[in-house]
Amino acid sequence: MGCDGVPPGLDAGQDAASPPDARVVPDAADDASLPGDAGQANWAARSCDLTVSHAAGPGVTTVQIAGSFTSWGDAPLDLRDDDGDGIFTITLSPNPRLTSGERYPYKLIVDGTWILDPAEGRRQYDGGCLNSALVMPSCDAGPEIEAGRLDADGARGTADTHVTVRTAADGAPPREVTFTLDGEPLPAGAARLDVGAGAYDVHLEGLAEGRHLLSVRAVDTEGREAAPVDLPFWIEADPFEWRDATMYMIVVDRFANGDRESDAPVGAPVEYAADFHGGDLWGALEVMQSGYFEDLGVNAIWLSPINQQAEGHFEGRDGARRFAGYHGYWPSRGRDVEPRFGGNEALRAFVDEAHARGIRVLFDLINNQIHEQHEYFAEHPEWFRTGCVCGAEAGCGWSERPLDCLFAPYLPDIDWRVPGAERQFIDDAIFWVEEFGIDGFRIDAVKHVETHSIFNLRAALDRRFGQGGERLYLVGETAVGQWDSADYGCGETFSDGYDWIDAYVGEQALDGQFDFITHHRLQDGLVTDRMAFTDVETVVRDFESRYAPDGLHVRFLGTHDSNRMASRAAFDPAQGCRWPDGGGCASLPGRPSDPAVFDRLKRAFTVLYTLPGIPFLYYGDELGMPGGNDPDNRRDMVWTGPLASVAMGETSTSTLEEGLRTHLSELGRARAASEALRRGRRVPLLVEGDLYVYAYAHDDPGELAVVAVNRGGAITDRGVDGLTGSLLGAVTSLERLAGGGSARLDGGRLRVSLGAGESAVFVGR
Ligand SMILES: [Ca+2]
Ligand SMILES: [Ca+2]
Ligand SMILES: [Ca+2]
Repeated sequence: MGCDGVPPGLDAGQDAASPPDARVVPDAADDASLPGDAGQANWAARSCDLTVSHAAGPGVTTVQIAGSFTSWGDAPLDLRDDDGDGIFTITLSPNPRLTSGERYPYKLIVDGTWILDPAEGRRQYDGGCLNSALVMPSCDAGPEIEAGRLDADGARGTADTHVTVRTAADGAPPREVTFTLDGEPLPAGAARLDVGAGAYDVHLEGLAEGRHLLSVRAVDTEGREAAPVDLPFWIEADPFEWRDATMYMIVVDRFANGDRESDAPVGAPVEYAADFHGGDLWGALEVMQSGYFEDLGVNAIWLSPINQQAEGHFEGRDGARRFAGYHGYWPSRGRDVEPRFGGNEALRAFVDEAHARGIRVLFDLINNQIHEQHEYFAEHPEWFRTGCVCGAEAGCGWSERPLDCLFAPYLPDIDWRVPGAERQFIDDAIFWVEEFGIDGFRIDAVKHVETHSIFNLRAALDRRFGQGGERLYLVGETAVGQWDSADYGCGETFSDGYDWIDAYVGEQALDGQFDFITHHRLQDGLVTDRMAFTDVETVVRDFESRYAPDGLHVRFLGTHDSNRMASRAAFDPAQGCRWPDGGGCASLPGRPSDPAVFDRLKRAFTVLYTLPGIPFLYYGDELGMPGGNDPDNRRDMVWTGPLASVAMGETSTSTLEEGLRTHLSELGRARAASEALRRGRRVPLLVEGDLYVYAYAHDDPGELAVVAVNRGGAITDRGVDGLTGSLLGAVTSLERLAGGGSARLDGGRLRVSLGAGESAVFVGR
């Protein structure tokens, strides 16, 4: 298969691509809308060609490209490596089979083996098979904006970047190039046009702490607009990375009620537990303004879905009981916030307040389903699948039809293979970021959605918001166990749960996932004390070694999908119940009052908060709130003191509950204070059935953290080996930041004292 099969107009040789004839002088020389002195700029023109490159491994002799435009294997095109540097390239020019602005599926064939192009993030299905996707440049659709890296200096309050504007291929110059900072025009001189380069140097100063947004727009003399480019960035003394996050989930309807006028429960026949309770984003805002999240050391919040919800009530999965859309997973609008939750105005206020406090906000993005009341279902029924309800009939099992079966008969399944559906749902995700400045998404039900949705969402978000270097955090929910495997056909096979979760993670996809495997393996053992620490250590080593190293996963115990940790720790006989009557249940879990329950929870959270990755707290678990399964695991948050005004239920706490919250505050703040805990290397020091001691070392010689968890009786001045001189660095003593007990260094050897059942976090001094 050589070049013989090249369709007309396809250029197989990299050298033959002629450079664009691109020098144009704008006639709007003194147009004030061109920031700086526009002068006569040498705007380069966009190329209509696309170059595909592949950095082949040693010994590779042939690299080809095959796609719909080569009738796949009929006439693949050769990439060439004339200079022998191992990088094979081909330049594709528009032709009747490759239209400007269109997307095409393709694969590379490397020495006969068909592969996805590792350099291309976008994906497209063809005949049920996942492929890479190339997009021929929209060179005649208008100008193009390309931003370079944005360097923000938190200490000086400055930011710098470089923005190139190219004309369409026909050379029509920009009529207007607009820069705004946080929605306002830039100060004079902040964007200087480099006339010779046809590009802008942007220098911003006097920037306040918090999140900012630099936006660039361009329109040419033909009235054609460039695809918009937005560069979010943060000014902060200690630049945040996502591995620094401590994440908290709010179920909006159950958290805090700030506006009782718009509560609007559905009422009978919906029982209280399955109805709207009145929680809203105004209430969550009041909680935030009280400093609650900083007190807990929380700096990232995942909001349950806030899209406007279906009205009325629908049957749940276990039959007769009726549910309202209080949980948020029944969206009826693409871009409107549920009015009960406070609408778009409350969301904006909440996100702005979070950002003023350095707190990141994640949205819950539902890519799998909409409710049948959704505006898009009426307008575009062809975007959705109906009929096959997961598990409801033969041939429609969850594992037989994982991608297209319906979660419920009234929840049409989004068909991501329909181009219009893909565009709409990606545009809606972009809308939430553009309109509210959110920092990323928790993506629901990943394994039930076509894989390309993740990759193409990432590519679109990067193109719009990522050019300056800021990356939206995308974390998925792929609920699998250790031994789960799957075969989606056509190369999409997953040999075990780790492999499956990893399949959606990487530079071109998710940053990480909720680590369901570790959750399943550790949850019960940790909160019930029934798992020896030697087995806990095995689980930790497994996730450290079996996931690809670049994934930044979330470690969690409780969620809105499992019964409450406190009821598990209490061995409450009703912990599996959902309703107080029926299904073998005569009651729901009660409020624990045994100190041993709270001690178990403290130890479990000490371990969770000091695992590698991002620790996660489900609202109410900081108080040991009880609960059975859905919906009983979503009881109203307990608020006391001044915040009792936003409570929907209980307004008092016990000493034991407050003690647990204090412990979680100490843990969260210890993480915030210790770079070693957040970014360091884990070093196990002592692992016994009932005693667990490990350290985190960091490159900074003064940074060290030690975690000690004791499930047994008191230990006094127990010597622990393993803190070598290189780990200790300049550390001469240890200070306790969380829990009880003490630790000291005796001639470089660690000595730990812990009361019965105590756990602690120490940092080096
Ligand atoms: Ca080469
Ligand atoms: Ca309300
Ligand atoms: Ca689906």
